[in-house]
Order: sequence, then structure tokens, then C-alpha cells
Amino acid sequence: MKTTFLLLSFLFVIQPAKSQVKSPEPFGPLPTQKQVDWHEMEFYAFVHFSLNTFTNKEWGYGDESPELFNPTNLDVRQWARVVKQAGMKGIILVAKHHDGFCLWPSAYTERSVKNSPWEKGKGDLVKELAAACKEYDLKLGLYLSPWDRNHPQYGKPEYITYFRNQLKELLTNYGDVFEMWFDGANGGDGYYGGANEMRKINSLEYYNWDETYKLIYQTAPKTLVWGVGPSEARWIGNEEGRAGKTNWSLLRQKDELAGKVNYTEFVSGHEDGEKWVPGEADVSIRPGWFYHAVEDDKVRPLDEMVDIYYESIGRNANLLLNLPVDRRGLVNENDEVRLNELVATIKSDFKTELLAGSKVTADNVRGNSTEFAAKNVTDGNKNSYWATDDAVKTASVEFDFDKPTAINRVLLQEYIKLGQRVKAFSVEAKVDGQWKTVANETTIGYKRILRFDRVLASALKINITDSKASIVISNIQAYNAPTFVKSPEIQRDKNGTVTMKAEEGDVIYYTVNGKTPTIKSTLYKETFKYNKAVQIKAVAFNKEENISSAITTAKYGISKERWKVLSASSGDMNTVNRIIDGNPNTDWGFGNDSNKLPQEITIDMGAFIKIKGFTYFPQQVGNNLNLISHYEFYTSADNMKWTKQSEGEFSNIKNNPVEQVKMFGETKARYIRFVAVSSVTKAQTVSIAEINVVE
Ligand code: FUL
Repeated sequence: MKTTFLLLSFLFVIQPAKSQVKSPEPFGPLPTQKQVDWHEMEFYAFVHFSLNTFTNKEWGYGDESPELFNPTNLDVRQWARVVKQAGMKGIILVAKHHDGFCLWPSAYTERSVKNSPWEKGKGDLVKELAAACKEYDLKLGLYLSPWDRNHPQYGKPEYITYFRNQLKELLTNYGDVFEMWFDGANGGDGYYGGANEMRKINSLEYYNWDETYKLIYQTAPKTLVWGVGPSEARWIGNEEGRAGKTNWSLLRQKDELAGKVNYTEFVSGHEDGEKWVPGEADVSIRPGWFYHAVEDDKVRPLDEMVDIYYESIGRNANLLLNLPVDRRGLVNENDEVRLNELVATIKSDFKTELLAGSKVTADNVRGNSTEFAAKNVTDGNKNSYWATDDAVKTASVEFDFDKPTAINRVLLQEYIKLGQRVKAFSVEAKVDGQWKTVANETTIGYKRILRFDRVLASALKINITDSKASIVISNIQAYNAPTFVKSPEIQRDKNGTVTMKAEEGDVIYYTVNGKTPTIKSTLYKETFKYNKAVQIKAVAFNKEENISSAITTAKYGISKERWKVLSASSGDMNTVNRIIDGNPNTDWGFGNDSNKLPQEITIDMGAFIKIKGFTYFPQQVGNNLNLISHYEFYTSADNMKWTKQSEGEFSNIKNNPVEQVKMFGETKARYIRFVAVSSVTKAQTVSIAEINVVE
């Protein structure tokens, strides 16, 4: 009886104090509930699979026959299974890419699956995928390219009606669509119903986005719209899946729609943006967006995938990871293996949370109330948070451990329903009784994850050192991720000299016979010469912890030892060897006059070689890359009579400046000539990082 009374009076005392303290007022632009739900999805897949898969292109011109779409073993349930197993939350399918081919039987065009051999023209890929997503509890998103290089009326008002009709089809016939993706590539040359011409449009005006968005929201209010127009989420400004360390979910979208924002600003958003437009980082698991067999051994290395994860999801952006479905119609096994490795690494990094059992205190708690107490950041409830008094914009929260605890990751989340506030923060660890700063950072947002060298800490402290308004943090976690040994880098120069690099303290073992390297293989001590065709495989090894890296594989043809650049139509011949030095980070440009294209370069390979393609590595280093958009490639036996082996465009090179591979029928040649026909940016010199042949 007495205890009950005491308990009741205790509750009675606490209760009024709780309700007297008001919650913090929202600050600045806020996310809608739709956007909050979208943030919580974090990680989902992209699928590029269309005519390009069968024509081996990145951008179709618009004249390819629908009959080429002929997967032998298409299985969307396999896609869904792979995606689900990776813990991703949805799939965005490219329903129509720039060449205009539709993966659903649109009533408005003949250029679709209905005129392909797949399922005898009766198939509907969007429908099949929608069903598979439902079965695997995944959300479906769709990409509809505004640019259509096939449509005869592209550039005219009639096309806009067509575009909107297709939007309506996609948004009404397939259930909920969580995200509608509008790509920024708009206008250029194309087939356009046989006109074969250049059509330039102003993408801010041509599509009348306000009207288009109205239509979308009337038809599908649950759909979040990404990309061009007054969108609810933005591109992160690169196709490498990396957000800025500073990343605001805000954007000056009015300026953007007035053409006053350069896309390079997307990487960090705008601190003073007037609208909540969070970043989505898109990247393909391979160099290209569409499947190309030559990229089967070019799946991004595990190290890179792990970095991408930490630099997207760990930097307040969602990660949209592309799995280029292959010609069979399946997620390729090489991609699946890498994806699983990534997921396993991330899982083990975040295996055991370390702060939940600690003593949590803060130097300011809003109204001294339990409702906003510091320990809310470790309670696992996304709707509770630690908040400070209105006037308090700098404060610290401390976690004390019973015993020294090893830590090398910290994860933080603001309660974004009240706005993104934090401008700067630091992390300190108490090591041997001394506070030591382990990180100095800027924004947090929906989620921020920090990686730092392992510390053995008796306490951890997060100092918010600058904030737009009072502090509102919903979650802080810490982990001790296993040591990650980075795979070695392998490089071979023109003369066949091989150099390998690993992180300091790690050793490298390698093989040159295709076998898997182990600690019993050859130990790398210094550079060595290997000028024959070879596949080098190397592994780095951390002796202290007895851990190996993932394996790096590098494939080379005969070295370019005998190669000589014979002539170039302009440019400095003293440095021209950079294009054959085996190092993509050094480049060489045609002379300043090279805006007068075409320009050409002729190489003597020193011997007859059987080749079936060539590669052009565009400039990699620098801000304004001098990229070639159209090319011609010739071979010769005698440097007199030349045969054109290939010509065309380097599609999407501006956004994705990866090595460009162009294949042709096998031929024997000694001389090669590469012609830069036109450039991405006019009035700029064009350059080459590396030219190579495919043997
Ligand atoms: C780009 C497009 O041009 C590419 O082909 C790809 O679809 C990528 C996701 O967006 O800008």
C-alpha cells in the first residue's frame, strides 16, 4: 500500500515536468512524410536492361530494331531474390532509356516488347517485375527517359503529350511506384523517326515540368519524383555513388529551375536551400550502366564498393546501386558475388553496437526533462531524441564505458522531421585518461557514419560545435569494425614494368599464372618486368592481425614496349607517350587549337598484332575533363592504306568518364589511328589518358 502510494506520487511529480517542456520548433525546410519514408529506404537497386544490352551500347541511337530484345532466360524473380538478400529495399527499373524502346507494351508506340521475340511479343516486363517485387516485399520504382532519340516528334509539343501518356500508363497500371526517375540527359543527335539529326531542347522549359509534376501527383501522390524539374530528391552530381562530406538535404531549387545552379553543387546541396531535396547517389557495380561482356572482369573491387557505401549512405545520401542484367536476363553471377561480399563486410562492420550499455550524459538537456534526455540517442527508438534548450546550439553528449572499449566507427542521425540543423561536430575518445579528437566533421542529416583508426576508449564524446538551431539528435551508435585490408594496386607501364602498392605495413603476394594468390605465393619485393600477355593476381596481407585483402586481378596484353606514336595532328610530341604509358592518371592533349576538330593520332605497334577492338581512357584527373564524344578508329598494315574499323559516339562519357571499349571484327594490323571527331565541350582542347587495343 505504502509502496503503491510512493510510486504514484513519484509518477505524479515527474508527469507535469514532462508536459511543461515544449518540443523544439521545426527549423528551416522540412521533409514531407513521403521523403522521410524514402530516407529510411537507404539502399535500393537500379536495373538497366534493354535493347542496349543486346547491341552492346550505353546509349542507343534510336534506330535499333525491337527484334533485338531477346533474353534467353529472363527471370525477374532472380533479380528480386538477389536484391532482397542484399537487404535492399526496392528496384528502380529503366522502363524506357534514351533510345525509346519500352519494356512494357505501351499503347502509344510500336517500339516496345510487343514487337520483340521475348515471350512472343506478349510479355510485359514492368508487370512481371511489379509482381516479383510484391512477392519479395520490395518497392518498385521506374525510370522513364524524357529524352527519346527514336520519337519523330521529339523536340515538338506533340512529344510531350506522348511522354505524359506513357507516364500515366506507368503510374496507373502497375501498383505503387515509390520513385519516378527523370534523367538529366536531354536532347542531342538521334534517329528521330529517320530524320537523323541534332535536336536541342531547353530541358527547363520544354517539358513544362510544373504541369508534368501536377499530373504525376494527381495520378500517384505516393510517388516521389527524382531528377529534373521541381523534384523531391536530387542527383548527387556524379555517377560514382559518392556524396560530399558536407551534405545538406536542402537545395536552392528555385535557382536550379532558373538554370543558376551548376550540377557540381549537388554533391553537397545548399546550406541555405529553400526546399528539402535530399541527395541520391547512383552508381553501377560495373563501369557501364548496361551489361557488356567485356566488363565481366571489371566489376568494381570490394574496396571501392565499401568506400561507396560509406560515402553515400554514410554521408546522408541514399544509395542506388545498378545491377546491369545480362543478355540471359539475369543478374550476372560476378555482380551477385561482389554484392554479397559488400553486404557481408557491412554486416560485420556493424555487428555489435557499443553505446547502448554505456552511461549517457549531456551538458544541456532541453528543460532538464527526461523526454529529451541524452539517453534517447541510444534507446533504439527513431522517434525519441536528445534535444537542447532553444538558445543552445553547441553541446556535448558523453558515453562512459565500464571498461576500455575498442571503437572505429560512429553513426549519427538527426531527427530530420524537425529539419537539418547541425553544421559542425567533433568526436573525442578518452584514451589512457586523455581526451583525444578522432574526427572533425560538418553535417549529419538523416545519417552520417564516420570511419577512423581504432581507439581503445574509456569514454566517447560527441561535441556539436555549430548548429543552425537547437540540437535534435535521435540516434548515436559506435562499432568496432574488423580491420579491412585494402587490396593491392597493380600497374604495368609501357615497357612492361609492374609496380604494386598496398597500405603501409601490409605485404603483397602475387601470381602470374592465373592461380589464386595466397601467403605461399611469390612475395612482392620490388618492381619487375613482365612484358608478355599476363594475368596478374595479387593479395595484400596484414601480418599483425593475420587478415588478407580481396584479390586484385589485372589483365594485360603484350606490353607496349615497341609502341611508338608516329604523328599527331597537333600537340606536344615530347609528352605524347603519356597516352601509352599504362597510367590512366597522366594525359596528353591535342594543341590548343583542337577545338578545330577532327584531330588524329597515329601509332606504330612495332609488330603485327591480331586485334578485335580498342579502348580509349579519357582524362581522369582535373575538374574540367577534356572529353571526346565522337571518334573514328582505323588500322593499317603499312601506314599507307587504312581501313576504318569503328566509328561512333562515346555515350554518357560526360557523366561517367570510364574507359571506353569498342569492339570490331578481328583483324591483323601493325598501325592504328584514332580520330577525335568531336568533343563534349566545345572550344576546349581534347585529351587522351590512354589508348589501347583489345587482343
Ligand atoms: C545517365 C544516363 O544517360 C545513363 O545512360 C544512365 O541511365 C544513368 C543512370 O543516367 O545520365
